[in-house]
Amino acid sequence: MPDAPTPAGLLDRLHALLGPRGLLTDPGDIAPHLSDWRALYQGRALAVARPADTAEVATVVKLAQETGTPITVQGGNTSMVGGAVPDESGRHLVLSLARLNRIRDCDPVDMTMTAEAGVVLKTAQNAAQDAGCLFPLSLGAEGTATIGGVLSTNAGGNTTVRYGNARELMLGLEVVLPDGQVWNGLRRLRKDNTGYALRHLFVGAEGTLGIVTAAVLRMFPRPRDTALALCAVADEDAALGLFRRFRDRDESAVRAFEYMSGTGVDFCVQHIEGIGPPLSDRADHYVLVDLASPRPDAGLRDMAEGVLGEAMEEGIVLDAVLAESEAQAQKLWRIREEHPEAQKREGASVKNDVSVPVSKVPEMIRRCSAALVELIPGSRPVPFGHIGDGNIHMNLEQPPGMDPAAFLARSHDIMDCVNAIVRDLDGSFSAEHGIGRLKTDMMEEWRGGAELDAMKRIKAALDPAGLMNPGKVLP
Ligand code: 2HG
Ligand code: ZN
Repeated sequence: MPDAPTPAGLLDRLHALLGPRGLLTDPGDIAPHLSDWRALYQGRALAVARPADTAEVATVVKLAQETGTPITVQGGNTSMVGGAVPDESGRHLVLSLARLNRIRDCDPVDMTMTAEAGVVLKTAQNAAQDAGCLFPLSLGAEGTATIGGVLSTNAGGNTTVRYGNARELMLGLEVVLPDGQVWNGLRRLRKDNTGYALRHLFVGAEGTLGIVTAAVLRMFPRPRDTALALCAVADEDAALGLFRRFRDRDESAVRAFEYMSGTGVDFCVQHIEGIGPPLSDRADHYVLVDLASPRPDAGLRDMAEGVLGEAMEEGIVLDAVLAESEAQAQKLWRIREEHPEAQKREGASVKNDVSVPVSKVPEMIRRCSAALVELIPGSRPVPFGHIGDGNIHMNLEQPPGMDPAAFLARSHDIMDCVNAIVRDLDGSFSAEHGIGRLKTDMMEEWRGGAELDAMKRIKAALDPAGLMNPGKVLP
């Protein structure tokens, strides 16, 4: 494709504004910003702007408006759905928020932290810990994903069951609007009913309505008692049954409750160094139970032993290991966290980030697994994830020996197959990874009518020229 013409003077003006650290134009320097880690998309761009603060972001946005330049916003570039890569036109300016990486304030009395968009999630977690508190959002990419990205996608992760999604962890936002105005909504109030809850509009909008530059985040008391168990369970119903037992005993203590299939655990054992079989016998179904309480005397280990003992007597739990130390707990968590990497090493796979009401998870896993194997004989379903909140990654691994490209050519059939069942069970085709580029063509079918119409009108009102992350979210 020939190079797209650069609007006259744009790069010179950006260079004058941002300096050499703030503007990347060398093809080698911009290459990492043009594709996603899954290599689903390979885009092109005029340059990568790296503003250092909110005022610079606003000036870049104004310049883009003036010259009609589309902007692709980027945080840690860990999207699963191509949400942060520019298209192939070469007309986009990538706007990276990596240099907005200050924690402006961390207050253990208000239990809030004000963090800029480019702060890495892990850094925010550590800052909360240093203040004697907890910032609970936790996900596999937390060492790279940024606050701006997790809010813009309303990320969920492992602790949604206890603390909610990113949206529930946010009290206020600072946003650069598409016309370059800065909206300072960094209020750290628990009660603030003053008209439309504008801040919620930008959470999950994936940068299509404006650019989140900073946020007030909620912190929580840090855990002082924890317990972690990895259990082999009889089947999907047993996994859900065990969740209910723990939830009924002490809902506030269930920090995460994750499901893994035997196939996924096998892949981890085969491909990931340092991971061995977690229990003496292989099982078809596992769960990871993570308990935490701010009360030092919560007795979570005893509670876990009690619940697991009863569940074993009833045949729900077949075997279990309770972590003896923090190091062992982390080792057991690794089996869950390495699922995406292990799947990647096993071959080509198609991800289905879906959710259903918690009560329907077992049926969803069973029906999808059967339908997928019928669709592609020899393929291997690898359902895993956040059973406690109803979000399962209903992924499919290619049949051994099949040409990966031939398998991936069936991606849409695979997604359609899962989505039809998920729809029948009142679920969603996109639980926590967002729409990005991958799922825009599903929006009409799933959200068409009044809902999508309202979304389009909001988009047109805030971004009439359509320059903010075009090609994402809306069809
Ligand atoms: C996780 O839960 C992530 O580990 C990734 O959401 C899921 O790889 C996936 O499908
Ligand atoms: Zn997940």
